[in-house]
Amino acid sequence: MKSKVALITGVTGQDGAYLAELLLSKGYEVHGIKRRSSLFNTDRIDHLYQDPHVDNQRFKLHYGDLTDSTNLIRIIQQVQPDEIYNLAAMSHVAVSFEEPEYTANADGIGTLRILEAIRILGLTKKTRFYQASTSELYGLVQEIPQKETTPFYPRSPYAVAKMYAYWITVNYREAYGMYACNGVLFNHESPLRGETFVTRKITRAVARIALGLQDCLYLGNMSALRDWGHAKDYVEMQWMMLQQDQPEDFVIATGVQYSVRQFVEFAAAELGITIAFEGEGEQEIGRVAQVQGDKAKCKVGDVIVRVDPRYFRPTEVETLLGDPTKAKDKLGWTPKTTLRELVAEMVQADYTSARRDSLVKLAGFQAYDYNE
Ligand code: NDP
Ligand code: GDR
Repeated sequence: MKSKVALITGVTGQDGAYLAELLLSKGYEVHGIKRRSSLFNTDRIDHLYQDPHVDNQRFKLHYGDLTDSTNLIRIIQQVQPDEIYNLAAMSHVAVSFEEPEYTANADGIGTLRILEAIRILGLTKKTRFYQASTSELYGLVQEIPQKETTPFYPRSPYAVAKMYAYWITVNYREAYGMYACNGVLFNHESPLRGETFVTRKITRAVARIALGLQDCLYLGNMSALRDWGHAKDYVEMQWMMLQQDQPEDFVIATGVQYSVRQFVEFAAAELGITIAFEGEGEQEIGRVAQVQGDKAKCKVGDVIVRVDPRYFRPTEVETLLGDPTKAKDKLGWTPKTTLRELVAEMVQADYTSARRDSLVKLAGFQAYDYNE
């Protein structure tokens, strides 16, 4: 039987890497779109790389960009995908305030470009389409917890662009009978998470502070509440959504909520550090209250967390909590990883890489004379 063909935009990102791995394990031929960059940016998918000179290559990369219609049309025409997963986006909420027009172009109109390409190429009956929608759509929340029917109130240029993408996906489903659906995913993290999102910023900093490579972690709004899951669990849902009889939109979440401050406490605890928070607002600090075990070098009394207002957002999303009942009932899905397990995995990975950095620093770098 011929294997299914999938096309993933954003294949070099966190979800793209996990999804590509999942689809390859299911026997798919996987095509990914990656942007040209001046450095290699394929770290997350290097383990999946297949030599193009050997036969039966099942993982192929194409240069492309969501802001370039003709490029998208050409790739989709060439690949003739059974499934397209649109994961590419300027995905950083804070950065979207700095680059609002680009964000609208890539995240909003980019989605339209793919849907139009499917239509122009006559693939509306063949190609199934998944749109990476987001809990940021709920923004200033109108209902707790948030589910498929909760009204949207986006609070950033990113969320507004994603709202366009959400509705254009629904519209193409209704107008042209396409199998197109939105996964409204709440925050999901992993050791592959970008270093500037709050969870990875925390786990990386805590590991480096423990090893004496960094003094302090500077954060913005530590009271923000999020529903955090594991990216590996969530990409499984992206695939499941395209395997149903009818296309539908689903909320994917854990149904459990924690604050950024709690995330810091949990991450530090993984390395034996107990943090006590004191002060309020911009003056809040996190001080080492206790150190157990031999993983952390910091001392009781050290201030290792401070607030830096530069990380505040012009409009903030204070609280998000998802209700995944529909996904549980209709798709039989439950998240496999608890927050504490997720934190442990992320801290462990960052501790291992910080240890490597610290050993290099301790041992010094020796330049060998190859003539010796
Ligand atoms: P990442 O930021 O890790 O990955 C984004 C990917 O999009 C990268 O491969 C990036 O390429 C690519 N990209 C960005 N701009 C363009 C462009 N103009 N053209 C082509 N590719 C582009 O995001 P995640 O993997 O975490 O998220 C995947 C998707 O899911 C995103 O759309 C995000 O908005 C959405 N989402 C994520 C959630 C989460 O918690 N992770 C929750 C809900 C939705 P490069 O490597 O070159 O930068
Ligand atoms: P978010 O994730 O905005 O929810 O978007 P992020 O990790 O950036 O922020 C979560 C919360 O933490 C607060 N915060 C900080 N955030 C960052 N990045 N850096 C800090 O120093 C910091 N201090 C506090 C933020 O204000 C916020 O409240 C992510 C992205 O993956 C989106 O693409 C996706 O759509 C949503 O999750 C669901």
